[in-house]
Amino acid sequence: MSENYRSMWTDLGLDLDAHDVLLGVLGNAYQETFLSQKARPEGMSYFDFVMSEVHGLRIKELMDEKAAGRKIVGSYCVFVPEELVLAANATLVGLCSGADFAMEEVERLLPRNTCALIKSSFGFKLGKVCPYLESADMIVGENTCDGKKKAYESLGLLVDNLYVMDLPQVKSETGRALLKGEYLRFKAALEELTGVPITPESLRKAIHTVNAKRAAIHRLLSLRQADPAPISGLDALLANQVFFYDNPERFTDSVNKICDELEKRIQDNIGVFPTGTPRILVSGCPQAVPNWKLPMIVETSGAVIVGEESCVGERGTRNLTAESGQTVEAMIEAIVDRYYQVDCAIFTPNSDRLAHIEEMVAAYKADGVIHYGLQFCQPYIMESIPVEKALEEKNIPCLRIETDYGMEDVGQLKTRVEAFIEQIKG
Ligand code: BJ8
Repeated sequence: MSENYRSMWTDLGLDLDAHDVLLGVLGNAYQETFLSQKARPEGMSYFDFVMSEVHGLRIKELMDEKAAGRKIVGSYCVFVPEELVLAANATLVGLCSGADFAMEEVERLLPRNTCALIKSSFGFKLGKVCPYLESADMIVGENTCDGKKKAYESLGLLVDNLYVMDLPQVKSETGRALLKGEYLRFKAALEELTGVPITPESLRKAIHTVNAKRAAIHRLLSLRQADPAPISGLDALLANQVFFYDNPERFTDSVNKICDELEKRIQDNIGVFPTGTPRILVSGCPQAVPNWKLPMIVETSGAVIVGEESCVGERGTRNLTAESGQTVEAMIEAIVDRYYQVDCAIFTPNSDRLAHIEEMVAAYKADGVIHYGLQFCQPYIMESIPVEKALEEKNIPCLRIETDYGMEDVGQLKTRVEAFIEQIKG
């Protein structure tokens, strides 16, 4: 694809040589990880195409939208309400990154013991390799964990369009009021950016569009309750990742199409792994593109991943926004209600998350949970200890892992995962 898009990437200010290296690595990893899988649903060819064009056609579409007067908003967190962005005639894209890049430069700005997700986001900026970041008219940072909160102070010196959203840390009346106040402030900032006032009609339509996208992905996730699993954890994670980049309506249609195929597979008892394959729920930090390390390890070790309790997964998509509001004010209340349920580990206390993990174990008939913690991510790693204890009290095996985006520990992780799978089988 690259020849057709080089002038577009140059206009965006990308470093073409570095970008070629990134695309080369990404293409190889995709080939080895995804295209080598057996018995994949045919509908995955859509996602293969999206990934092959993730820095090409999709960016071209965004550039065409910009040329037609639409704005692009980039975000690092599922707390940024896509409903408001769409209603203001803008497009939301995810900016979290799942690969190490320009690490030497990154470590001049951030302490070494910063989580890989934050470092990666800086690396993509410093290395000039992310066309999403460079095409964004507004970049939204949110005050969630301490790492992100402080990193945005430094990111603000690298970009001139950073908007920082404050978020509550406690779910209380005051916390909800803070979230609502921040969403109102964000609405005003979007309207100023686009020059388009949000109306009851535009907001109603946007809520409907985002709900349809969430309902489709949730339909796909629910089909993984079947044994044999009709889709691999790798492919399901990929769909969850593409959720953050794709055109919403096209994504909804494509996911629904693949769901029709999976329903047929379930009827015909066709799976990607044999019936009775040990079933794993992954819980913890988000896995952004192209972070496919854990599912690749698990699914080449004799188990299948049947769910992700994660922001790139069910934590990010599970609740819909009520569609009954008639005024902008009422719809914003519904949006606040919806996002307020996201049980990120930045909240204290955060008992809803444990309840959700247990609910998912039962719904997806998981035999065990792997808690996925990114090294130096205090919120999730701290929570992993009580989560493990609570699960083990209920006789649900749990393996806590801490890792980063490097490949050095793959062998060691594989040994631990294989031992865990043996324990589950036992
Ligand atoms: S709502 S999970 S997307 S903040 S891994 S940067 S927490 S040190 S990503 Fe997240 Fe929003 Fe929460 Fe979801 Fe910090 Fe941990 Fe790094 Fe993390």
